[in-house]
Amino acid sequence: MNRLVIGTRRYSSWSLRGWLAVRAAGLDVPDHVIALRGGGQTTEIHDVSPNGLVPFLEHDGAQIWESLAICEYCAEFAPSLWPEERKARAHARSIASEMHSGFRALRQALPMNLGREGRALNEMSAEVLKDIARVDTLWSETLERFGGEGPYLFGRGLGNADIMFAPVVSRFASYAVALSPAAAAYRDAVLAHPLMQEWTNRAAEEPVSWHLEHYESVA
Ligand SMILES: N[C@@H](CCC(=O)N[C@@H](CS)C(=O)NCC(=O)O)C(=O)O
Repeated sequence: MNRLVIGTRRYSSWSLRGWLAVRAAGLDVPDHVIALRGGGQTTEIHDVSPNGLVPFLEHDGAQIWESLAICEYCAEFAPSLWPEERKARAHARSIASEMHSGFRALRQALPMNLGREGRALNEMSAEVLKDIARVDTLWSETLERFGGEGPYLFGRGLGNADIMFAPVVSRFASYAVALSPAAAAYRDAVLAHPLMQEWTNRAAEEPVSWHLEHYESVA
């Protein structure tokens, strides 16, 4: 069976990464959406996914979980998801891994919510501000060194590094986070990408009954 199991589009940041990679690679895989209950309580996911989490990809006999592994798998079909040049590719893999394993304070305080339109948090902790500053620096330095004419981190095409940061782009917009000019231009370019637009539009079609108070009430 071919399918990409994902969670509620409005909230599921890791699902967005897996979906972007699958779609950017052009894999012909239907989506299977499970409404998240939050806090690891979505038992339907445990029935289908080896680690009990989404995204989970089944493709041509292969089973792949963990968003970064899905990005790697997709790059086997679309090598341009990683930069061609060795040093750029090493940099792209480093920042994608840093995103996958880090920025916990940012991820917890600013949960992805595609229904939240540019409303700042009442306050942000020092840890969150540190994460935001690190992302801004990381994007700005990468764009400066490898971005060329841009608009993405490694040039003209949306790649796996961009895909790993795409939910952070969304968060920065939703929570009106102030960014440097270079990082702000990058945020806007990713938000305007047709795949990001498609995901956002489909999120808006989800039933209101899928909304979770836990995320909607973030002040
Ligand atoms: N490290 C995993 C994280 C995946 C993850 O935490 N997914 C969340 C949704 S964004 C999940 O499945 N939560 C289960 C639940 O809410 O019940 C990855 O990179 O794919």
